Amino acid sequence: MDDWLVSMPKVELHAHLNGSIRDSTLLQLAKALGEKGVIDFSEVEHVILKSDRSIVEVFKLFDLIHILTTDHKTVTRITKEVIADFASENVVYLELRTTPKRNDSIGMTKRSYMEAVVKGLRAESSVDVVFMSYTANGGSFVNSLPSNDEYNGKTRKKIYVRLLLSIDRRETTAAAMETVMLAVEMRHLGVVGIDLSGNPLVGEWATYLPALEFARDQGLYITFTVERCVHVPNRQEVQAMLEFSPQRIGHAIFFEEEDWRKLKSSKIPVEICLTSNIRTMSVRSLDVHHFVDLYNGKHPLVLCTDDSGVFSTSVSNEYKIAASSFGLGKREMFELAKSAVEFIFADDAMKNDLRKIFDSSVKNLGL
Ligand code: 6MZ
Repeated sequence: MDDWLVSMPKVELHAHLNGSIRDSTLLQLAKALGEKGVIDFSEVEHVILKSDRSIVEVFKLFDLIHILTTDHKTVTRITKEVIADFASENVVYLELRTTPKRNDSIGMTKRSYMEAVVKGLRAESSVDVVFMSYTANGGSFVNSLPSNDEYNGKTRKKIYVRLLLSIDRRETTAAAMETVMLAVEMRHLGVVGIDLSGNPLVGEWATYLPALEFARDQGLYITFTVERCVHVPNRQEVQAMLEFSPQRIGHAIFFEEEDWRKLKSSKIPVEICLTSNIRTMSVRSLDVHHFVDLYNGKHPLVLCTDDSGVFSTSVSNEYKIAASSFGLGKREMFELAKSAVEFIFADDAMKNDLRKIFDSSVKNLGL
């Protein structure tokens, strides 16, 4: 089953760049900063290698990861590695999200952070990474890299990548607005949408609303994490988020029956991250996970990793968990993976290409 799941084409729509870093890279970066005396490596090593974390600890880990990764060279490196990792398990279309960061001490602006990400997309030569570029004459979008099928004598895997810029719940209205403006300006580099994420214990919906409305007016796609904690089941925010009617919703963890009814009638696709929900204890156990209810009700769903590095998972592994926990067979998993094509933030031409990739894999998958 493991090999079969890896060979199945997959679509990943909820992956945070800094949560998807390899442990080995994090440890290497931590060691280097330890040697420079910036951090105490012995303390940090234990934090990186710990496997079960509460949601509070997860966000502490993100603060540490950001100390390790927020310089241009490292941002480029981790982007390159993350793309290669998703491509290696046959993710054929990836929407990668990241929070543009400012770091005055090294001259990093949100824009230069994003330029470092784009450099990472261009840097991976073992994989055919296809993202967008704008042609000055026709005004249409085309793939920016020529397709080259060979690398070191082997067929290169091809992955379509689009970018979502995240607003962190810690940010001010002005900072959120800056991110949306950057997204508008970077459309020609494959930026297609905006995400709102970050520690659900922090921040107010009213702070981000102007930026989200502006993003919507500009024609950007929008997704956000609706993930209330047991400690702060902020009913009003959940209602306001559903009312906003984004194109997709991440996690969808809330408590009131009325909110579920609203979600189900809205048909807004949900990005489900099983391992993340269990590891952060946002959902008690898989047998009570809302996947079952939504899947049985044929609600649009996509299985995603959230943070494959932080939670030591992969897209294939998320399907494996769905198979073993919810009894999905190969045909059902294939249909679930293929259905995600309908929820991507792209036009029909892109969707058609992806449908063809799925259809042409049926025979090899023995379906
Ligand atoms: C909410 C999350 C998240 O943007 O620096 N992030 N926000 N819930 C989650 N599930 C547990 N996982 C990741 O990637 C890391 C950032 O993504 C958001 C947090 O803001 C985190 O700091 P980037 O590339």
